[in-house]
Amino acid sequence: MMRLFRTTEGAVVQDDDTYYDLPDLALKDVFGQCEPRPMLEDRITTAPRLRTISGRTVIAPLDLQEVWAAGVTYYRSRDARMEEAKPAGGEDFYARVYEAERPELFMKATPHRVVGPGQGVRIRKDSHWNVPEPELTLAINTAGRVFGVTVGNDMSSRDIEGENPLYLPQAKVYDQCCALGPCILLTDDPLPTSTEISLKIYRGAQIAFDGATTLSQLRRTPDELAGWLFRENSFPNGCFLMTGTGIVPTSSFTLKKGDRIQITIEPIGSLTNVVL
Ligand code: DO4
Ligand code: MG
Repeated sequence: MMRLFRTTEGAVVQDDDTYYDLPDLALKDVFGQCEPRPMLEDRITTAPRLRTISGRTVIAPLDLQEVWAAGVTYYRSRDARMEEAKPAGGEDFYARVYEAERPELFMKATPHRVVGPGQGVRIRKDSHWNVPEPELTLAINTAGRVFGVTVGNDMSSRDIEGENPLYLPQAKVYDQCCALGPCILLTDDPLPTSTEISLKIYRGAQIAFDGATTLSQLRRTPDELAGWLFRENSFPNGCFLMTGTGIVPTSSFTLKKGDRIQITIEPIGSLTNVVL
């Protein structure tokens, strides 16, 4: 398995158990390849080996990529959003987009709004009902091909979205609203549908939330979502596409400052962030 990390000292590629130091590799050049894997295989033949990556600070695996997101791709998200939008009369739109051929796609973050493993995510000061959304996130090259996957957290303000679906950009896009990492796992095929996505939220020594889903619950395929995103849209540096959440805590739950959010998708790894 090949994994691509970005660290404060540059890129590191893990090929099975060996790490290779590629300080001059820009991620935009990986996303610009028709076939990123052969390019990386070639680069590691002359790269110095590292015994471990543990001395490095791993950061979000992007440089110039936009992050987009798909929504209401799991029944659980449809249900939770219908409940939160009901008082404002907006629930019908969620039911319709879950069934529709055209998926919901929205712009989630530009690179400066994205944090990596161990960094802080934020909740908006003008919001009182917030959740993390643990999402399989696709790495897509400039040609629109999904070449890898990472773990993503689509932080969301449920009260703002619930008040009016037209407020979605404010519920979703703000400073430190998105976390990605710890690496891009290069994939030739989609992950098996049995792949588990788990979310644990620690509050002090307690677990405040613990839940899991599998990719079998995702209503759309990665290629289908990428195909819609690339319709009439070009990405000169490639992009990321979050595939939606299948885990939404019950309506009484909201994040608090200091909560530690841990999202795990094996075989990619775990993404942990603290709420600032
Ligand atoms: O419809 C609003 C956003 C949905 C979303 O982010 C999700 O389902 O993951
Ligand atoms: Mg989401």
